[in-house]
Amino acid sequence: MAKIDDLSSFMDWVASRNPGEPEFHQAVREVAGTILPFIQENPVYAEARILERLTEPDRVVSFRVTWEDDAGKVHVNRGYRVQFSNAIGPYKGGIRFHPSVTQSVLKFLGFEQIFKNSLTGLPMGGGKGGADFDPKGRSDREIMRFCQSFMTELYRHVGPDIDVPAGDIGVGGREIGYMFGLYKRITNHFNGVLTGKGLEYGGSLMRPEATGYGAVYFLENMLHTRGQEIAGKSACISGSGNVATHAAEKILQRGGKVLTLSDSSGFIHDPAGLTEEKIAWVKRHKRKPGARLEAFTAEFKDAEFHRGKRPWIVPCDVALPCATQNELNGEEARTLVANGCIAVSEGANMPTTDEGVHCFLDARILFAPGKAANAGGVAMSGLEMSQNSARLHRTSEDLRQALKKIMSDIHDACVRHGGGKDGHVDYVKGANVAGFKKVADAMLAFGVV
Ligand code: NDP
Ligand code: 2IT
Repeated sequence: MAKIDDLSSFMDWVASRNPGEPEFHQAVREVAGTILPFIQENPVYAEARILERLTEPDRVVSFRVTWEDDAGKVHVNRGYRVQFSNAIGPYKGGIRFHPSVTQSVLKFLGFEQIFKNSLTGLPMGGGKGGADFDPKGRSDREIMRFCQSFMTELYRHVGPDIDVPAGDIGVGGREIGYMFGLYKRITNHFNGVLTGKGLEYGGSLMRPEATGYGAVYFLENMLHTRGQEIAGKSACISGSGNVATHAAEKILQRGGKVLTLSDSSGFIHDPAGLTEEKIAWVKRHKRKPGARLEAFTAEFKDAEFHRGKRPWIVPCDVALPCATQNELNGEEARTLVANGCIAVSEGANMPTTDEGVHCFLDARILFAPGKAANAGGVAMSGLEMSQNSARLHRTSEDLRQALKKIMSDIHDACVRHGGGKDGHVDYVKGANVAGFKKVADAMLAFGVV
């Protein structure tokens, strides 16, 4: 059994129990690095082995997903649901469809989700699911058949009081609709088993916008601690999906200038700054099967496309990585800092490598880890769940205010647990300790289970 007071032996223990899972090790190391000192100060958590218990998922379900493409060819993919912890509420977390999905990726995401969901203040446990299915270039019918086959197994593991999935990379409103349709057909239950649903059948206003907008609200809260505003600042954003486009929209609404967006083929640099029209074009374009961002430069001549590159080489005041894990490495972090970047708000989950995070922490810039900065999405999912249970709809303005309040409460919690005597806030520490404490205290209340 691990020696709890020592990060390296704790990580050896985690690595030996979870071989070949580098993303999971990375996420655990980041949490354990700040939680172990907290546990030393509060030995009750060490005695109950809370951190060891939290790094072991309640269960991992893995299953075959067989489906037929439009030409009648049969395909086999692997689906998963990682149910990590339901200490403070039903398992809750997105579903990702991407060829890079492995058990390691979903365990890192499920583990992060425990602390993120706790930070929202809403009663949600942590989980994540997905499949190594590549939706790129697939027709609408193929997507439907895949989603139906996936849910044909998943339905027996989920439920509004058990586990409530939502979207993530490769899963948006369309996929949630197909999965909900199949769930409803085979269970005969119309309930809040999924979030991110369409407005016609129980979805919540503001859910699509919530993650990107929330990451910008969090950025704004951080800037305020230094007497600064978003207005007049330049931003580099990566990704061009749900989170990135809504973050771009909100930066623009706040008077900032968005210089970049990216996808897996490269990034666009628009020195004049993206407009509402350009962002709307990206949203429409990226919905087409297999569409690449490169086409942007044919439409908007001032912009340049950098094939195979990432946006972090463009000088900016603030950066929002909103695509995927490990998309911002140590060298890129050093470049951002050297170019004068003062704040980073992670819209994606673990987009910054371990080395990159330490570069930002050492430079003492404002750095918000994903579990705090992108919690707006799952928070709005939590509000969708409560609207479903109460069978009512809240208005956009009401939900926008609720989202702002939740993001500002998360910011306050980070300051409370991560603020130093000199006024500098370590948001990594703050988010981990605040997220951990509530879950840990619930686990203590349950005894040894
Ligand atoms: P989308 O599928 O809408 O968009 C994903 C974007 O990231 C696309 O531009 C995609 O490019 C790019 N991308 C994906 N994988 C890679 C890769 N391996 N290398 C380079 N680019 C990549 O997903 P979301 O916007 O929903 O999710 C983005 C991030 O935000 C993820 O980390 C997700 O976990 C996180 N997140 C999402 C929430 C939500 O509510 N949706 C909530 C909280 C966090 P391409 O089109 O070329 O694949
Ligand atoms: O990473 C995330 O928080 C999400 N993909 C959203 C999860 C949710 O249940 O809304």
